[in-house]
Amino acid sequence: MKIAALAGGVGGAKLAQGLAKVLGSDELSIIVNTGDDFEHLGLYISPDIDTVCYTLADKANVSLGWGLKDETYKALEKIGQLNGPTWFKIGDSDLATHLMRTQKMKSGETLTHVTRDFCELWGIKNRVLPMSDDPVRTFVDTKEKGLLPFQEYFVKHQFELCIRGFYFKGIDSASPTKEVIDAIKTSDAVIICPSNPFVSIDPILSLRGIKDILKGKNVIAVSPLIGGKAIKGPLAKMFREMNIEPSVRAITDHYGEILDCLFFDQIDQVDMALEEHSCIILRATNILLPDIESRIRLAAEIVEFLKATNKD
Ligand code: FO1
Repeated sequence: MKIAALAGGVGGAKLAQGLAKVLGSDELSIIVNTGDDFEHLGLYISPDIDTVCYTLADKANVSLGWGLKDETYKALEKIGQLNGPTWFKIGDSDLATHLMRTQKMKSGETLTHVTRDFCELWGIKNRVLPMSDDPVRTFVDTKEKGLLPFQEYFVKHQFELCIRGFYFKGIDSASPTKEVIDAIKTSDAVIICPSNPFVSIDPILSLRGIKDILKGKNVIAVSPLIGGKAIKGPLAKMFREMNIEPSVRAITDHYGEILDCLFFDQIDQVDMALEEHSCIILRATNILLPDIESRIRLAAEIVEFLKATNKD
């Protein structure tokens, strides 16, 4: 059963970890958002790639969800003493990743090749694929400060500002990599992980040709909301600021016709009329993913569902 999983940051990485434990290494490709990437302190930072890789390699800082475990911040402390920026907390071990990625990309390597090399060195067997090797940068349009680069909205301003919309700079001239197109085309099904649809999944779906390829595929999503709330991060707040009630319906409406099935949490009271009015299959289960056991359980449940229902 070949799966292409679309993932962003922390939430997506959790399900990706479960899928990696349930599927064979050649059965799972993880296509990762690069819209959060940015240049900081002269370094190329790719937060969603690192969150997925560190989680798959069991090196992630579990409580933060991003960065490395057992991290120290001595370099950051000294940067602060030199009046440098300390709002984006880069740890000493994490710094090695950014330094080496920046050096390799400056010497002409693509993000896809750098990621493949790092995965090999980190013992990750699955294919972790940046969505594109072309620059795509997510900006958030805020009421208070206008267009802000994503990390400034998310980290510097702790997603406190009010959003009006999103803009993916470079999306019109960017292409999905051939590895991404191949992973989706040769997959038996596509899983949209429980990441933020606006800023983690939409950049991938907005890439030229991706939605067309998905049309012929069995596409399953896992809701990033439970009881109308995000597990962590600004999703519920974003929906409200866009005048949309955060709910299961908001997720199915957002993904629209590319979606065949949505796994949502059993605590959600779903207007089952949704099922009659839309061709989307709704599956109620426990989608909270606090530990590896829950991630494996949900991953196995989705794979079993796919095996039972796969479009021929
Ligand atoms: N998120 C924060 O909320 N605060 C940070 O200081 C921070 C630092 C950081 C460093 C490296 C990295 O790979 C991720 C980091 N993140 C931090 C998370 C990151 O901003 C988000 O995970 C994604 O961009 C959104 O999914």
